[in-house]
Amino acid sequence: NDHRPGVVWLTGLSGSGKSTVANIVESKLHAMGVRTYLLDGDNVRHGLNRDLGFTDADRVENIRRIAEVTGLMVDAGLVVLVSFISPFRAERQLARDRVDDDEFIEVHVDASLELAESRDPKGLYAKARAGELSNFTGIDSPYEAPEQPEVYVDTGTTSPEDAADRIIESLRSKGIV
Ligand code: GGZ
Repeated sequence: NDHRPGVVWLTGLSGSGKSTVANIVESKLHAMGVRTYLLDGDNVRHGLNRDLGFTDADRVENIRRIAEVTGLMVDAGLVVLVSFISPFRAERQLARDRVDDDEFIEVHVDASLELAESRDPKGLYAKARAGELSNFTGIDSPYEAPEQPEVYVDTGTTSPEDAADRIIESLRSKGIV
């Protein structure tokens, strides 16, 4: 169960399935004896980044700090799973540049806005449509899709389990696990 450090950077709309896929990848890696850490809104936006909201500037700072923390965790030898909308190409590039070329796997967890909005697990899309939430990604805040992600999954046609297997395969092909 020896492994190298690496980053699985999941990007996509709210409701695209990032967390679901990230959690499955993490349990599969644990079963393989891989040491991981999952960074997501639950453990970052309520703590380290509790001072940040959802303006463009705050999202830039959110992802900048997350990229730095991810780099520190890679320095510590972990496989870091990172699950944020991370809507801007420039900040995802910053995260990529922080680690070695063969250590970074960008995963576009894609779903159409219609599908993500129909899932709406927290009712946030409904609030955004009602004008009760502003700067909502896909509605009145932009999402810049990756141009050359290492892994692309369409969660409208791919199960979370299959998406997770594709990511594990990519980690293997890079010699990380
Ligand atoms: C997008 C928002 C917003 C706005 C609150 N826009 O589906 P969720 O609930 O659990 O995940 C979303 C999460 C997005 O935070 P991130 O840190 O991933 O965003 S970014 O990378 O752009 O900084 C959603 C909830 O927070 N949420 N308000 N206005 N998502």
